[in-house]
Amino acid sequence: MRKWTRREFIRVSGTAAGAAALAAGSGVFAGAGAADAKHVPGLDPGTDGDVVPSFCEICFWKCGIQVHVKKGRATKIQPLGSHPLSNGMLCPRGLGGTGMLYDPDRLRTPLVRTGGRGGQKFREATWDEAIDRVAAAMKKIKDTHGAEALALFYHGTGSGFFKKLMKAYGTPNMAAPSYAQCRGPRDEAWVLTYGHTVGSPEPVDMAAADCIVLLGPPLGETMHHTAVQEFAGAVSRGADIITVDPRFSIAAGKSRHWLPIRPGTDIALLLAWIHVILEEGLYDSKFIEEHAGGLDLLRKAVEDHTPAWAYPITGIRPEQIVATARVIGQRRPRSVIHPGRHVTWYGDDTQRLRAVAILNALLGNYGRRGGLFVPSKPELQGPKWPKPAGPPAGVNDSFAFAGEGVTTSIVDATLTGKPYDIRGWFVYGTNLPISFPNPYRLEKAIQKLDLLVAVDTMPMEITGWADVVLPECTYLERYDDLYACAWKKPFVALRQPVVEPLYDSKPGWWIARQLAKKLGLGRYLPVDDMQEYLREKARLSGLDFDVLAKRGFQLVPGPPAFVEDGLSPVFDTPSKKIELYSETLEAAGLDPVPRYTPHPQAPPGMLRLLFGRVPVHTFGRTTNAPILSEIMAENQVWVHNAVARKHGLKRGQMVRLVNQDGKRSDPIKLRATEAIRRDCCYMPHGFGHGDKRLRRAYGRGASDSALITRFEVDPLMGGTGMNVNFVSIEAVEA
Ligand SMILES: Nc1nc2c(c(=O)[nH]1)N[C@H]1C(S)=C(S)[C@@H](COP(=O)(O)OP(=O)(O)OC[C@H]3O[C@@H](n4cnc5c(=O)[nH]c(N)nc54)[C@H](O)[C@@H]3O)O[C@H]1N2
Ligand SMILES: Nc1nc2c(c(=O)[nH]1)N[C@H]1C(S)=C(S)[C@@H](COP(=O)(O)OP(=O)(O)OC[C@H]3O[C@@H](n4cnc5c(=O)[nH]c(N)nc54)[C@H](O)[C@@H]3O)O[C@H]1N2
Ligand code: SF4
Ligand SMILES: [Mo]
Repeated sequence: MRKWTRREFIRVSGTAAGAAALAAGSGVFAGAGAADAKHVPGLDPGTDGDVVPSFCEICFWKCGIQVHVKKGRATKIQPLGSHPLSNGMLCPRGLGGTGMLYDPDRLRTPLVRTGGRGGQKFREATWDEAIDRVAAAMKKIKDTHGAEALALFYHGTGSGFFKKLMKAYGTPNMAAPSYAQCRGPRDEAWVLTYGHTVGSPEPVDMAAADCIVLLGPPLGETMHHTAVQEFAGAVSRGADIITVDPRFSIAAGKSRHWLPIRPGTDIALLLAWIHVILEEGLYDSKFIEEHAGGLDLLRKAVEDHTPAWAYPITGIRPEQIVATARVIGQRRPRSVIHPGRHVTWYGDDTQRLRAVAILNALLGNYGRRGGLFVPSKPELQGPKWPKPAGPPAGVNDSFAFAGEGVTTSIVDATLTGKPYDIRGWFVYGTNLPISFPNPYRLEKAIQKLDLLVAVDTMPMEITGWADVVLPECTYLERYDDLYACAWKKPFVALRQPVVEPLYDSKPGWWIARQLAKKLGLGRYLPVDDMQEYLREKARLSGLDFDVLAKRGFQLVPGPPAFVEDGLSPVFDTPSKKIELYSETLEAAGLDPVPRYTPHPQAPPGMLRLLFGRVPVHTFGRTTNAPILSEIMAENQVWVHNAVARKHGLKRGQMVRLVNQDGKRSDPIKLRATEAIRRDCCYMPHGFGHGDKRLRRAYGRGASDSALITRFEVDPLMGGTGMNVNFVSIEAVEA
């Protein structure tokens, strides 16, 4: 087996390189496999072992991979040459996937809690015992409190079978932090404006854009692979990049315009841009006339929102607002405001994203090259299984515009017993204590439960709280259901085992199946041979399993994604048009056009706490992984030089952050820098792990989650704005 040396890895990942990382053709994604792009996927002549195609699960871009296997051991991961989402390259996390597979700290067997809840004390159990225990506790909850008293928290490709299990069991309460703590507001803003969600992968044609506006998404630090490739391409083509971020991110370093906005004021900037674009006639009047409604009402709503009005709010000079508005308008239709992904910032996030949707609509970039294309998802046909009866209403029904389950509503119901008492949590592939706002409140809810089950690959924080831990094998050791991807060209991809599951870990589909059988619900999940199921599903969907197994994916014919190729836009809103003015929101007593409302700014002596990503890690899920943890073992907190000086703090020294409610972080290294505003600080998320079984990551760096005790709830869909906490900084004595 050939091992990566640390130097090689850093060269490939470009992590240390910061701004250099995005230079086109080098750095972040110029993986060792780039040259293999020419090879037929899955058939790499350069090795004497087997090569198995599959797709990555280290983040949710799901790049195509080919994994080299020698004597039953995965030796390296390379990009799957022509896969639409890897395009011949992978990011450092994807390349480092074998580190997660062979992490000696992995969960090895089912575990049953022995000490108090949260005490991280367990004994090993057999699968028989573990499944028996979980099924018995699930039965008891259903018999005593009703099926809806059990909730599923989930994230990731493998969750599909657990959702089926919950449907069969009869609970409607299923939620993912990737909705109410991440992309939910953006998807609902799109539904309100265009009649459909943004979806993942984000359909932004950066490959052909002449102007790209980033409100936040620091592409290069947030690493969704082909998005970053396309962005780098746009940079090297000389496209106008406008980055709006309180922090000088990698993307800001590649931008023609960096607008260091006062945090929490983006709506004011967006309204001022809309004002200028309407005033100067820079919008696509033909497109708007044909496809949108409410222009006059929009015009009226923004008439006072001049750049001069926005200046004292945002801190962005009027002439800069006008200049950037002109660039945005003049480059249309190849001009696009990126919808972003992690948009739960201040609680008015759906309205901010409505403003983003409206501005995009004015540019006439819908379905256009260099704008927002309109992908279609391949429709898969499964074998006909019996359908369970529909479950009752979910706990998040109080949010009129929530299209998915809201995690916080489940926690609220657990704590308050309203609208009904939730007694059990089934947690698949999500690490609630670090992804949830106010982890202290979460702990209180957990302590009330009759049952907490965690299905995970690693001894992450959530498993430390569980009654029963079920060890899933990693994405390299299992089949998952087929992945139908809506992209420029739609395709279907296969996840397949590359090596046998290590230890006593099992695939998620198998775990769900055993539980279904034990619960007497086996008929709803009748899969004992996953390959056979996938073969049948592929056949019924007009695909060929053998081709999928050999090539990793199959392109599927679909309607055109671009107007230039024959797409004719259709909008599934009540008016069947793009809704610049939303009567639906008006009828619900909400702002029909987004309105700026001020948010509290940092009190004297404190800084707003902002957080985000680093290229080599996905949240906290990779921070214990061999290789990746060596590249970056701990995080640092960015603070402006002047602020550091004022507090008598020096670059590189250890500090603690203390939030407005007196919560203290673990020690973290100070990164004093010019690259951030003076009213905020910034730290990468995913560090400061608290479970001792994570031997590499335990206690390394500090956790942002520990400081997020406050959050603002989005009244439309229940998203939790988490950028509303303030911290002061104390030196840690050496
Ligand atoms: N404080 C704070 N909170 C946040 C964020 C933040 O930046 N800061 N970000 C928000 C965002 S954008 C999101 S999307 C959410 C994400 O929040 P989560 O959904 O919780 O995502 P992760 O933190 O990656 O946790 C993934 C868990 O799944 C496990 N896992 C990994 N692979 C597998 C697998 O194959 N099978 C199983 N069963 N388990 C697996 C990991 O070990 C880990 O425990 O968090 C949100 N919450
Ligand atoms: N390497 C890596 N890549 C990832 C992930 C990962 O864990 N690691 N996670 C994936 C996931 S699930 C998601 S959701 C995305 C992350 O989603 P993104 O949408 O890329 O968001 P963040 O990483 O949270 O970055 C937020 C940025 O917004 C800035 N910001 C903070 N407050 C404000 C404000 O008020 N206004 C403006 N204009 N900017 C502000 C911050 O300084 C930061 O640069 O990344 C994805 N890609
Ligand atoms: S962007 Fe990186 S981590 Fe995400 S799927 Fe692709 S290779 Fe994996
Ligand atoms: Mo996310």
